[in-house]
Formats: sequence, structure tokens, C-alpha cells
Amino acid sequence: MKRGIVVLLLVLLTAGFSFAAGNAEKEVSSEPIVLRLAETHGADYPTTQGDYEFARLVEERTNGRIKIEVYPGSQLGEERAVIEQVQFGAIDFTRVSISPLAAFAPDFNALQMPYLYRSPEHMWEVLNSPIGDEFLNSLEPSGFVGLSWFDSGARSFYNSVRPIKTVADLAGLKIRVQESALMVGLVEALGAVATPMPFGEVYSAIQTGVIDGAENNWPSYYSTSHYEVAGFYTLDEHTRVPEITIASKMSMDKLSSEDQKIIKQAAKDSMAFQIKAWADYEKVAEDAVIANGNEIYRLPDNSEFQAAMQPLYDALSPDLQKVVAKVRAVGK
Ligand code: GTR
Repeated sequence: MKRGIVVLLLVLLTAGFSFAAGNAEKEVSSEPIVLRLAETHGADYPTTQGDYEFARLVEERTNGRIKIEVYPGSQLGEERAVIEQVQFGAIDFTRVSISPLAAFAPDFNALQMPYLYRSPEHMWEVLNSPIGDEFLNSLEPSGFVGLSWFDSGARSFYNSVRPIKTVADLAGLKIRVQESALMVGLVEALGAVATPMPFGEVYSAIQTGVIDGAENNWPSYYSTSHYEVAGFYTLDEHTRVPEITIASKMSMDKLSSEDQKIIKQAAKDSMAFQIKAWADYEKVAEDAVIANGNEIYRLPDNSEFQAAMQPLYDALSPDLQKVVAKVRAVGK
């Protein structure tokens, strides 16, 4: 009987030891945590360069424990579909324009209203103020963690049909917009026909005449080769739409609070790198498009365009009108 108990104890003890040893082994050789970031642009584009910098900082600051793999070129899907996947944790991070994000968090429309910012500096002052942080934090109930902002210049119209010099020139043109209700309203307010469509489909849609044009900044007009099929570019600069990096709240909740802090800080610290890369590439894009012989027209004065878009402001909810007023007051 006694012997039986001793044997049983021995068996239990050895089992306990090997269990403990198993755990210790797991901790020592633990694999890095690998997280995925979806990006619509190609590897050389300045936002993607900003993503790589973010990933590099996270890996460095966690001594390789956390690896963020960047998937450029829409490998994981187009923006709207990617945002949905981030929401339910199938993709851990993405860098997107706030236009498609506003379908999930409508308050973001207040940050992409036409002619909202007086200058690029004004936009940065807003995003770096408590308003910017309030917006980043506001995403949690929608299942996202807002991390940081990237530059995206100003968006302007381009098309394959005619130069646009006045609002009347836009009449009836079929213009692709992002999958965003605000952008549909903006193009309709100018008398054009808005066609929401994923970014990756725009080139062939212009080429085959399904649409007449689209709107975007210099870098996207160039990197997508849209400038080859839509030769008229009017610098009306109707919007400045910040880019944003978001994390899946489900993915972040699985990490320690220390790691969450490292990720948040690394994202903020990648901003300066992207902003510089943006300025450099904007120049490269502009020079290349001009060298290609495209017809570029800069609006001498945007007041006609601005007046045509006033109904979009009138249609905002009283709460968003207050946010717009706060944004406008920054730096005044
Ligand atoms: C670009 C932006 C992309 C995407 C694209 C579009 O400026 O960087 O994230 O939103 O515009 O028009 O779909």
C-alpha cells in the first residue's frame, strides 16, 4: 500500500516536472508574434515606406518579439474589404485613406470636408492637436485602434475628355470616387456623375471609357499610371484627406499593455519619416507627369468650386458642424 503511494507520488511528480519543463522551454524558444498590415499602394509609395518604418520600429523596440509583415499592392484586398477584415481581427493593421473608413466611423467625414484646411500646415496642426487624438481614440467602439496619421497631399480632378477650368466643365463627366458617401455627394454637387469603385479598377475603367476620370493627389495620379489614360489634370485641390493607420482592436487586445504602448508609440514615430517621403515623392510624381506632356491647369481661385460644395456643409449634423468649427478655429 505504502509502496503504491510512493510510486503514485513519483509518477505525479515526474509528470509535474515535465509539465513545468515544457512550459519553460516554450517561453525560452517562443516564436515571434507575427502580425499583418494591409496596404493598397506598391512597395515604393511613400505610405508603404511609412508602413515599413512603423514595422521596423516595432521589431526593434520589442527585440524581434513582434514582427509586422507589410503586404503592399492590395495583396490582402481593396481598402473597404480590408477595413472589414481588420474590424473582425482577420487582418491586424491597415493603412488607409479616411474616406473609406468614414463608412465605419461617420464622424471622420468632418476631417475630409472640401476646402476645410487653410493649408497643409493647418491640417497638421489639427491632426497633432487633441482633436487628432480624439479622432484616433473614437475608433474603439467600431472595433479599431487608431494609431497615426500620414500625409496625402491634396486631391484634384483628372479626366480623359477635356480640361476642367470651371464647375460647368465637370457637367456630366463620369468621375470615379472612393467608396465614400461624402465623396459621392461632393462630385454630385459639382454636376458630375459619381461612380464609386475600388482603387485597383480605375485604370482599366478610364482606359475602356467606363468612366471619364477620377480624383487624387500627384503621387497616386502618377503611381497608378492614371496620368497615361487621363491627360487633363486640374489642380482644384478640393480635399486634403489624411491617411490613417489603424489596428484591429481584437488583435491589440491579445497583446500585453506594454506591447500595445510600444506599437502606438512606434506608429506615431513613423509619421515624420512618411511625411518626408511624401514630400520627396510628390515632387518626383509632378515632374514625371509634366515631362509626359499632360495638360495641367491650376485654378487661379477656388471660390466657385468652394461655393458649389457648400451644401455638403449644410447637410452635416449639428454635432459634426461643431467639429468643423473647432477644426477651423485651430491656429486662428
Ligand atoms: C489614395 C490613397 C489610397 C486610396 C486611393 C483611392 O490617395 O492613398 O489609400 O484611398 O487614394 O482613391 O482609392
